[in-house]
Amino acid sequence: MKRTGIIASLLVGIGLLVGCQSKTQKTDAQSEEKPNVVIIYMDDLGYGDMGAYGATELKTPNFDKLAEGGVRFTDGHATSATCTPSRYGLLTGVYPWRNDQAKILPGTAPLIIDTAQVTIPKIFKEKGYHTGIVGKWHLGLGTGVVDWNEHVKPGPNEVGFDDAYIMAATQDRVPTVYIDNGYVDGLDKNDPIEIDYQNNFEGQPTGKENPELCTYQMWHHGHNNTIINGIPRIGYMKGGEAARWTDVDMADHFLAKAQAYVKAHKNQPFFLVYTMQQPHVPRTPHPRFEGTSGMGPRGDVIVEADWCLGEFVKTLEEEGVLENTLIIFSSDNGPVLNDGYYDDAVEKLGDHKPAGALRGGKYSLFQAGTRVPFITYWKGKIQPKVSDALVCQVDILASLAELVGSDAQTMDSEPLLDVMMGNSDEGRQSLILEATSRTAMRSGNWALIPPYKGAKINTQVNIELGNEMEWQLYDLSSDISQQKNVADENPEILEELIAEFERIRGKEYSNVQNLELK
Ligand code: NG6
Ligand code: CA
Repeated sequence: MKRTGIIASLLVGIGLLVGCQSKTQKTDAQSEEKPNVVIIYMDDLGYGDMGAYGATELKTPNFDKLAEGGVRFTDGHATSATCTPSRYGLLTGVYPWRNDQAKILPGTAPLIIDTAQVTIPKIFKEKGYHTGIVGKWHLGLGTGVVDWNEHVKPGPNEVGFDDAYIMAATQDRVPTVYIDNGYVDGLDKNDPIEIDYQNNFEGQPTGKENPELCTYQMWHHGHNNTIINGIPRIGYMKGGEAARWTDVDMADHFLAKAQAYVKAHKNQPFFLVYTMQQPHVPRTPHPRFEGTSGMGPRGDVIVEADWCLGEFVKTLEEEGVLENTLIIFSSDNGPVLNDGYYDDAVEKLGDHKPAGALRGGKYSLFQAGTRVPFITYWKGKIQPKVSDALVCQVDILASLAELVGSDAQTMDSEPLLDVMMGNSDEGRQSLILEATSRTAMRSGNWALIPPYKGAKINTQVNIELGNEMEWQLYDLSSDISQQKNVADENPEILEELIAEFERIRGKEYSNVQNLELK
């Protein structure tokens, strides 16, 4: 019996059955009381990168099935337009701009989550859940100097995950190895790993000096240090040959780990974070996905990720836990085409619009930086709908705390369980967004961007960053593409919004000294 009646669940809900059974003798009623939760987190998937959000050229049937069978949020946000800060905001429920370490990290960076801090997995653990993470981490490991040949800690295990099978940083950064609960998977101790982000190891080829060895993909900007699997990376690596990952197998590898996690823990409540690496660079589809999108590797890895999601959901179903599992699907930041390799992302794009109608992209303070696909799905529990409520990944912590009856709170996370379940459209009133250490604000349908010095466009990736020497104000209800700055026409609203922004953000936010110049 997978579902109990409404009365039984109400009884369970108010706790009458709590404590009647030991954890190992769990009843169906108790497993309903404690639904599993899975967060599926994409890397650089844009607002327009799936059918349900408007893509027509790119086929994503499994993403769409989730979106069309759950709540599809049209105004869901990451906290940041880059990865590390977004992941920090997601797991801790604290805005990343409050932590000056929450920036794109090298593979050698120390852990940036305080081990005493509240995190989503800790909340679940306290409620008797098993907790796991599979995939990209990118929140730092260790306390300063990491010896990759020993137990690498603190890391995910020390901030609440019972089980962690991760890559340390990104697919384009060394070390290019998987880490299994703090130990490099498959390491031969006679071939120790050495990592350096400043200096090369003597005699080792690099992308810069040996372009002829970049046989899988060539660097365009950055990414010209150690070459692994014919792909030049960020950072230098020596040793650990047997442990090095095979890029084209990464999607299958993480999928298998996520599936194994479900199979191993299906008989107890679990919380799993499955963070896929696609479509971040280097884009390395398994050969069976090569050419499937017609858009080159970027499209192909999205097709691959879509397949992975389908397989993963199938596993939940086959293991009999789909109807007792809340799935939250989102992305860590907006899209980018050329992010440092020659991979035809621009050349083969065709009419596809990775950001949909939004302006900007990854790294940008415009909406495409943080506004991303955001879906909640719970078969049989959540009724399909489209929600225009303003929600943010920083709210997942407090919302899931509500779900499991925890009173854990953080200063920034708003409890929006009703909204995430599709029972209310009352999202946040306002939201602070971050992009490469700059911040902006959403308040209702207004988007406010303070003045910032700096390039208007990052010409390497060809993305508008949102920098202007004046305040920008956009009315997204009539101008979702942020084409018309209406700050001058709305002096009173501007003043109110600036006051609201400064109340939350404090006064030290801009690199422009004279903020009177509006
Ligand atoms: C940038 C990298 C980019 C990507 C990004 C992190 C260069 C020139 N660019 O510094 O390729 O790795 O960092 O992406 O090195 S994120 O999604 O993890 O934030
Ligand atoms: Ca990312």
